[in-house]
Amino acid sequence: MPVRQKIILFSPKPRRHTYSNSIPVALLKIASMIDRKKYESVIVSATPKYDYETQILKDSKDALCFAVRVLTGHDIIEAIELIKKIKKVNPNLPIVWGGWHGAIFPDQTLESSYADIIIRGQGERTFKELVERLVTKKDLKGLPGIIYKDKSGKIIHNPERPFEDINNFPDIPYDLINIDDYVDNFDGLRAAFYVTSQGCPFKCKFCAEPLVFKQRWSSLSNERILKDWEYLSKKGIEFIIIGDDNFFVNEKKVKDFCEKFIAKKLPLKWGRVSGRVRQMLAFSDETWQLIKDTGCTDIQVGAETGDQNVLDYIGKELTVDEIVQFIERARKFKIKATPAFILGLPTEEFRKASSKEIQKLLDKQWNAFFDVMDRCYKDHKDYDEIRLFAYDPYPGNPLYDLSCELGFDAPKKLEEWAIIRPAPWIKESLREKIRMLQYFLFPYARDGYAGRHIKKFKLLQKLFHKSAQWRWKHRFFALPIEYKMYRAYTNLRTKKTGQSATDHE
Ligand code: B12
Ligand code: SF4
Repeated sequence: MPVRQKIILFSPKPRRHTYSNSIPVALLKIASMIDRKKYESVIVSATPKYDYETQILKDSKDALCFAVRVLTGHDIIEAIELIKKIKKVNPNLPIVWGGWHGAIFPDQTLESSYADIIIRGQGERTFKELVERLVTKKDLKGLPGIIYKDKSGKIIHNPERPFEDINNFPDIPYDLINIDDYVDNFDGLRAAFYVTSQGCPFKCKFCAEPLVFKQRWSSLSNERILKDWEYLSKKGIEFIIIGDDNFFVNEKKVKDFCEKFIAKKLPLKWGRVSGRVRQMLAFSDETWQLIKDTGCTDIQVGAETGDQNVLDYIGKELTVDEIVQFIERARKFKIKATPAFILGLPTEEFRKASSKEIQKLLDKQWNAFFDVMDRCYKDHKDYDEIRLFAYDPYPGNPLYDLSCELGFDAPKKLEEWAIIRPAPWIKESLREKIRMLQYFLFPYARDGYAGRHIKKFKLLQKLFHKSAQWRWKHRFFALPIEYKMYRAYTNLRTKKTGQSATDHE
C-alpha cells in the first residue's frame, strides 16, 4: 500500500486536571467518511495513557491537516497551546476547527491565528470534501459548510450545508481506536459512550442547538444502533452511556428500539439518557414499561426551574405540574429520573429591574425551586439524583444575547472563552449555596447515600444525612458547619490524591 497521508483528528482535555475517557464519537464519525486507501486518520484524544503531544508534533510534520474538536470552555486553551507548538513544527499545516465553539463564533475564532478553517454543523461530508480540496490544493471557494480565511486573510462564509439524515453516513470505524483506552466506569461496569441521534427539534432560549443544527433531528435506525451495541458488547462493554441531546423524540421509534433490544438479549445495560418531560409524559404506560424492561438505569430531563414565568420565558414548553407528574410517572415504573435545574435564569423582567428587584426575582426562583422539589419528593429522601446549576451565559442563543444586554462581560477574543464568565447578577454567595446543595445536601439527604469519601465514618455519615434532611425541610442553609467540614476533608484528599469530590466544578 502506498504511504497514506495522515489526517490528525484531536479532542482536547475538557478541564485542566481532567481527561475525558469517553470514546471520541465525533472524531470517529468524521473519520468514517475518509478514504482509507488514500489517508490515515489518526484519532487522538487527550489522555494520560501516552505522550499524545509528542505523537501529534511528530505526525504534524507531514500531515495533510490538523483538525480539532472544540467546545466552549477549557478545550480552547488546550487546543491553542498545542496549535502554537504545531505551528513551530509545520507553520503551513492547515488548522481545522470542528465542534460547537467555532460553529457559534466562526469570525472571532478565525480572527485568531489558531484557526484557518471552521466546520459548522454536521462535519462528516464537509470534512471529506475539505480533505479532497486540501490534497489537490484547490481553492475552498463554494465548499458548503465551511468558513475560512483566504490567502489574503479575509474571512469567507461559504453557504451552509443542508442537514442530512445520519443514516447516510458509514458505520462508526471503531477499529481506528483501541476501545480499552476509552472505557468509562459506570457503577463498576465497563461503560462506552454512544450517541444515537443528532440535533433537537426544540428551541429552548438558553441552548445553541437551534443555531448549530437548525432544529433538525436525525436518528440512527434501531438496527444500526443495536449492531454497534452488539459489537461493543463483544468488546467487553457492559453499559452504554447515551450522549444524545434528546433520545426520546419519537415514541414509535423508542418502542421499536426497546422491543428489538429486549429480543436481542444483549448482556448490556444502558442509561444516562436525556429526554424531555412533556414528550415522555405523553408516552403510553406500555412504552414506559418497555423502557423499564430494557434495564434502562436512568433518564435525565431538563426541568430547569420551578418558576412558571421563567419556564414560559425560556421556551421550555413545560409546566411545573408536568415536572411533578414526570417524577411520579418515573417512580411508578421504578425508573430513576434525574431532573436538572438552573438557578438565576434571566428574563425580560430583569431589563427594567433595580438590583434589589433582581434579587427579589432570584429569591422567587430559589423558593419556586424548593416548592417544586417538595412536591416531587415529599419526604426529602425518596429520590436518586437532583442536578442544580447556576446559570452561566453560554453563547449562541437568545438568553445569552439578553445576558449581554444586562451587563454580561462577553469575551472579545477566542482565548477569553476558555474560562466561562459568571452572569453579573449571580453572586458568589449564591454559587456557594448551589454547590452545597448539588454536591453535599442533596446526595446526603437521600436514604442510603454513603458518601464517596467518608464511607468509613459511619457516625459522620449519619450526622450529614440527618442535618441535610433537616436543612432541606426547613430551608435553612445558614452556618453550614458540616458542609465546611466536608469540604475541608475533601480538599485535603484532593491534595493527596489529585482527585476532587467536585471534579466537574
Ligand atoms: C460528550 C459531551 C461532553 C464531554 C466531552 C467529551 C469529549 N472529549 O468528546 C464532556 C463531559 C467533557 C463535556 C463537557 C462540556 N460540555 Co458537553 N457535550 C457532550 C455531548 C453530550 C456529546 C458530544 C458528542 O460526542 N456528540 C456526538 C457528535 C457526533 O456530535 P457533535 O459533537 O455535534 O459533532 C458533529 C459536529 O459538531 C461536527 N464536529 C464535532 N467535532 C468535530 C471535529 C472535527 C475535526 C470536525 C471536522 C467536525 C466536528 O461534526 C460532528 C459530526 O456531525 C454534547 C451533546 C450532544 N449530543 O452533542 C454536549 C455538548 C457538546 N456540551 C456542551 C457543554 C455546554 C459542555 C460544558 C460547557 C458543560 C459544562 N457546564 O461544564 C463542558 C465544556 C467542557 C470544555 N470544553 O471545556 C454543549 C455545547 C456548548 C458549546 N457551546 O460548546 C453540548 C452541545 C450540550 C448542549 N446541548 O448544550 N461534554
Ligand atoms: S435544551 Fe435540550 S430540548 Fe432544549 S433545544 Fe437544547 S437540546 Fe433541545
